[in-house]
Amino acid sequence: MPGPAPLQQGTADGPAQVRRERLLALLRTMWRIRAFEDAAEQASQGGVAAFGQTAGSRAAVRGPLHLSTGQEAVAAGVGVHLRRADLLTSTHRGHGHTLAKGADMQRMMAELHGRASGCNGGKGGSMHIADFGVGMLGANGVVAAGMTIAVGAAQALKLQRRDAIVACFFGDGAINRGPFLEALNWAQVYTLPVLFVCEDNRWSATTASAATTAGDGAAARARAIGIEGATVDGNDVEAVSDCAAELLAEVRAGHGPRLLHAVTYRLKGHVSVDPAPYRDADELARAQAAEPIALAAARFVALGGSAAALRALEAEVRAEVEAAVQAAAAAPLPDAAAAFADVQDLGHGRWY
Ligand SMILES: Cc1ncc(C[n+]2csc(CCOP(=O)(O)OP(=O)(O)O)c2C)c(N)n1
Repeated sequence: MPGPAPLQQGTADGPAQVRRERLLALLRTMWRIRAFEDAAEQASQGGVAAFGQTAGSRAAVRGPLHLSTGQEAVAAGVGVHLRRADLLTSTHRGHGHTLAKGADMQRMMAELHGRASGCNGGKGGSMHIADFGVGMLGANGVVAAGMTIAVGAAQALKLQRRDAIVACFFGDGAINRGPFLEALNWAQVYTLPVLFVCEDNRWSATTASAATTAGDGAAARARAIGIEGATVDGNDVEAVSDCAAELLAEVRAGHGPRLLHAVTYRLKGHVSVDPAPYRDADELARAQAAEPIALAAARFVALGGSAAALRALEAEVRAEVEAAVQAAAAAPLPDAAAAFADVQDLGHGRWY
């Protein structure tokens, strides 16, 4: 990963101050995501028997979680340009995208805990979290499946002449699945307002994506069907933000879909109970040294920002997350009857 970009030149502090304020806002989002993921990880440890871990049913969050730790700059850098009316589709690793779109943290944490106060009444959990109130159409446990949903939503926006776009996040593993091509093709044919965001953390579960991906990656594949694509350092939140701003302006102007390929790294295992023994220790150490929050924080300080302000921000955000965890743990579970609400079966609810 490249180091921090050169500082703004000039005698006045104006440009540096503007940049500091922007960085601080981006850091807040990144810290909220990091702290949320740390707390969720802790709450889920020991939840299921997977990857050789001990089974147990006492974890506050049941089941493994797909954490976006280390990938925060992508969600923050794109999310800062999304408006409330815009729509979002996400992946199985979607907490960060959801937070960056403005979903309520307490309701998200309650959802992970399976509580009635969760965004989806505790029935969706981490991988099916959705918050239509902020345009978040859903995480998705099926790799690449959110992409065709995004395009359908974009088609609806266009037909209804609504002033909004769709941001569609997907992983590097998704570009080797059919819906990637189907979604990009349809979006381009109908000039649909979609920003495709390939969040390339260089791993697809336990497989290094490079070993299973031909050609030059997501942006090159997009260009092959006429969609402009840009590749950016996904650990550099300013770079992601600048690139997303440019591409989104074109999407909003009606020029059709664009694709942003953000190269980052998955610092944790595939799921919260995966110690990732298949991964090279040096690769992980290099990625840790280039992680996005430390990079942005160092840049903030180099621009004259105060380290104390950063410490205060982190403490404030961790307290916010702790309050969300406490509230989730104290919230009631859904009534059993809720199992029959919001499902498609039209018969009378009954237990089999
Ligand atoms: C259609 C489909 N195939 C396989 C899986 C199993 N699976 C879950 S996550 C994953 C890896 C996806 O990699 P990527 O898209 O890069 O996302 P990441 O996990 O790295 O965020 C796989 C293969 C699945 N959920 N859906």
